[in-house]
Amino acid sequence: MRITMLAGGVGGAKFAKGVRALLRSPQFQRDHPDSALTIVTNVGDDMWLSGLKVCPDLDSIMYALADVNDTTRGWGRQDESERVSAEMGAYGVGWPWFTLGDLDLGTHIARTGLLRDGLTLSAVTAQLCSRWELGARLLPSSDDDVETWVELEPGYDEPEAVHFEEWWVRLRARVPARRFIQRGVDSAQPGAGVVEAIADADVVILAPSNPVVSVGTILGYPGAGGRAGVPGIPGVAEAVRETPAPVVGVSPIIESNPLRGMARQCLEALGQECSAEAVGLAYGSRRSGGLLDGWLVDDADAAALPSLRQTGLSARSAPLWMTDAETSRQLAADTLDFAAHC
Ligand code: FO1
Repeated sequence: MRITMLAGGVGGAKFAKGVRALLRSPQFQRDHPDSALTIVTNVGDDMWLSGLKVCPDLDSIMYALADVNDTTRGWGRQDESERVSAEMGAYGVGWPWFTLGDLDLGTHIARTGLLRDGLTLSAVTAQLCSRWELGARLLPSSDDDVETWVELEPGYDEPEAVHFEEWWVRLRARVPARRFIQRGVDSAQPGAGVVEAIADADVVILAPSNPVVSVGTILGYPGAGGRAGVPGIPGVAEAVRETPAPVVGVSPIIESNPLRGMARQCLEALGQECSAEAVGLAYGSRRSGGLLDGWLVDDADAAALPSLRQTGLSARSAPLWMTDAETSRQLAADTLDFAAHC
């Protein structure tokens, strides 16, 4: 079974570990020999910092699947140190509020060197990942630089716009976002292998990642009430709409609370509601030109199932909280079972 998942960083990484655990289970290997997992990953958080290309979502998923991630912070490497970043700070370079650990810097230095040698981001990602047995293939959603920037509401003594990571980490989204801008998106192409991975899949899954700045920056997400949406990487949403595979999404929101991060502030910037139902409706049913065949919500949001179904979506509820390896694997199993019955 060829599974293609579209994901951002932290939420996507946990779900990806659950899917991988399922693929590695004896029963699944008997029923579906030669299965493979491909993860199309958001590049909107990426930035050039002190001359280095930093890719937070690709690294979160790579480190998590390699089991070398810092599970307490949710990003970066375990057993980390910060000697180099202290030196960089002493020279007044970089972002003092954005911690680049020594091991993590090894990744950015390796990546930047390979990019300067002329490799594409997808080729670089494949080489970095080949160090470990990840059990999945990581594909950047684009090989082009497409950075998410945040236009800030005026009146907070802040710049007119900041890189997403500055809004997320330095400002902690305390300054309202007026809109998100995907710099470079108009001339961006899908990353190498992305369209094929979606077209040739047996199942396509939208991971429980931030619907605006992780999934939306890949597939697009509409604005409401006159607010701007995000366009996504040209060509990727079309591939999802056209794939013969069932397309199912897992809600990143339970009872109007985002599982992680700041989906609420992101949705507010687009004039959109923060609920499992609203996100499922915004992604839309493929029957009416949207992205999904099925939308999986938490049992706590089961009341939304009838209205979701009215729009042509298959909808089901299941426990979405991934508290450990077993619940993540179970959610992956529930998601694939749902996809088989969409
Ligand atoms: N998140 C933080 O809250 N503080 C940091 O200092 C920080 C540093 C950092 C360095 C590299 C990297 O790949 C990620 C880092 N993150 C940090 C996490 C990052 O903001 C998130 O992983 C995503 O960008 C949001 O989904």
